Amino acid sequence: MEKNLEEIFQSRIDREEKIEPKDWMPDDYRKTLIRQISQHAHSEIVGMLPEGNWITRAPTLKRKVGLMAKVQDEAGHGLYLYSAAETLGVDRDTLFEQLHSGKAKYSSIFNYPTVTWADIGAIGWLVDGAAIMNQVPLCRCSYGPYARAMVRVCKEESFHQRQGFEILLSLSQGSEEQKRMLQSAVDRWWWPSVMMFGPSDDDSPNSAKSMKWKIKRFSNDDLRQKFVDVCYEQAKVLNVTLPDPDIKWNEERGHYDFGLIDWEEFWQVIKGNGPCNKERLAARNKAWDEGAWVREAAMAHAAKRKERSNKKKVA
Ligand code: BYC
Repeated sequence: MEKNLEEIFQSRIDREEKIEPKDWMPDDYRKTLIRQISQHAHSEIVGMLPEGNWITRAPTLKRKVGLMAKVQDEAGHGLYLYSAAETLGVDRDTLFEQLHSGKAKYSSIFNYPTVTWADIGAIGWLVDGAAIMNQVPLCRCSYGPYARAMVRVCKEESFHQRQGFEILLSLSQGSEEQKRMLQSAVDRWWWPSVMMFGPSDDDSPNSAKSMKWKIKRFSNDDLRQKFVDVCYEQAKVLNVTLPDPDIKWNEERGHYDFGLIDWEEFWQVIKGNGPCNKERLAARNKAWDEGAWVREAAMAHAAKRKERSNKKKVA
């Protein structure tokens, strides 16, 4: 019986039908989605921290408004994604508990510090650029609520990428000091951004299943390659060099070759030993604890309204 259901399920995926919350699905499909969608949601929420750090120090009103809008969008992305995860039967408090206790993963990239204003531009250009590369294919993910959430997320990510690129373009036309600040931000954010796509395909235990179920449409390495190819050309416009002496065009492959990734650094960051892991978790826990009274007040208000409306119904 189960075997038959699995075959029907796979044939629906193969026909590009969307799977919806109440449809039958293998346990492992559900678990894989909860894992990926919740990690994605956590990344959006933790991703607000390195940028939020610069809202009060943005150099102009226009930059401040743009950055505030971006950070608010990220809160929104987190909320759509938590909602999408909830359709799979997990509740939000459980997901928050996993994040706050350090059990859950979130993107490695948000464990690096934002030391100058140019870092905000580099995050937009590189981090959001990598996010778009990874997330546009997720709009075609087999699970309906995730795919639909990603459509809006990707539209907003495009704006984020452009605001970042535009910050860097302004710096590239500025003083010598601003140009140095730009190059140094690119030097610091390049490799962590390349790592964002996850381990290379041979070391990616989840890829085979996720590709079969059309949760993932491209492998980690294929997306990473597309990212490098696009960025190399964009770096020329910004007049910066990418900090990789081995990056060069390979005529035969039709792609840029690039240097070796420091996987030791990647796994250390994922294990909680990156430059800012502890700071990020502490900030999340503090926000959660300080927000307790708001959640309690909202619940008390909802209970009172419900009680009042029940009384009216009886009368
Ligand atoms: N960081 O088998 P693999 C954003 C983990 S938000 C941390 O290839 P999978 C933005 C992986 O989870 C960016 N962990 O896994 C927000 C797995 O561990 P578990 C977030 C990583 O899932 C605000 C293990 O390594 N984007 O862009 O097939 C401001 C083995 O990996 C990372 C998403 O979440 C990493 N970088 O593929 C600006 C997109 N990479 O779970 C921007 C959705 C891998 O087995 N997620 N790991 O314990 C995905 O597309 C996939 O989950 C990944 C990994 C490509 C990330």
